[in-house]
Amino acid sequence: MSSFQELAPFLAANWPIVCVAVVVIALVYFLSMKSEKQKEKLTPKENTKIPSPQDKGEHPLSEFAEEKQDPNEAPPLHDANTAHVLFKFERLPEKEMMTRSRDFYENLNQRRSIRFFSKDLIPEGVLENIVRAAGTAPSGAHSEPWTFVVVRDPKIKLQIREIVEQEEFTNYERRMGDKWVQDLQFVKTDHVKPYLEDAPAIILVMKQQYHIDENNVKYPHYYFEISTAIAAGMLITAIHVAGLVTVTTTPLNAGVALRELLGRPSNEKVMLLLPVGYPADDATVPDITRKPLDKIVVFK
Ligand code: IYR
Repeated sequence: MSSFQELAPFLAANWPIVCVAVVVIALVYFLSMKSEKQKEKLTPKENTKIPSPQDKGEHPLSEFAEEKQDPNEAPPLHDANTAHVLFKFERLPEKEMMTRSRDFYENLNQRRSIRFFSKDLIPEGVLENIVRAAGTAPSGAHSEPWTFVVVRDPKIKLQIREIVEQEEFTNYERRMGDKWVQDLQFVKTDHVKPYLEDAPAIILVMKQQYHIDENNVKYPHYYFEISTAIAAGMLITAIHVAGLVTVTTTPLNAGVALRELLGRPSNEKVMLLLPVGYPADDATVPDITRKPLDKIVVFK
């Protein structure tokens, strides 16, 4: 009580300074709390956390089982001082733009999913160019989170067929359900997939959740799903432009067995299987049409 009485004359004499001091202290406190909250929001915990194979319900591959390294400690994927150079670009005449875009659409409109393949071999070098084209796809932080496994060995193709057919039998029988199987009837496909042996090549598109370099440093990948899906679209386009055919095959539940057959590490997962080659002479396709432009586009 007595100390308050001593303090009162001090407050009475210096109240403007005391008020300013209180306001400044409150302001500093408020601002520091706000910046703490913002820092929390900016910490990319979710992006860089790499689930262990066990988290993802996968078989741990022995070579990564001992791996303890935190990807947040990896150096940047690319040098922060990477030079920026002038982009060389030449505008096309407007008429040329019109014909090129129309021709490209008309060419792509000829593409069909083919399930009957000739056994004829693909000319040397064509598959390499097709994969090169897919590898030009954009990717999160230019992480290029894909691997394309090109299988031409007949023994491996047969093993792929066996794995896929075994899983697809269960898929069609039990996993897909009646409605899905019914909706697919017009395609006339089932679990039997001779095209996996007949096609001279199968390209497996693998998406990489992260990568580990030769020094065992683990780097996170960003948007690896969408990046690899874009690359897959470009791969399918490149196959068509090269004068070959394919069908997107996505066998449920066969991914781990296929990855292990191909000796690929657990940071990779099978996204698609693409048999590639020429259509069989008697190949057929369902007589379907595509949605017209006004059903797939909204201009605002
Ligand atoms: N993956 C199976 C089933 C299948 C599913 C859809 I959706 C298709 O458009 C086509 C097939 C298969 O390849 O037979």
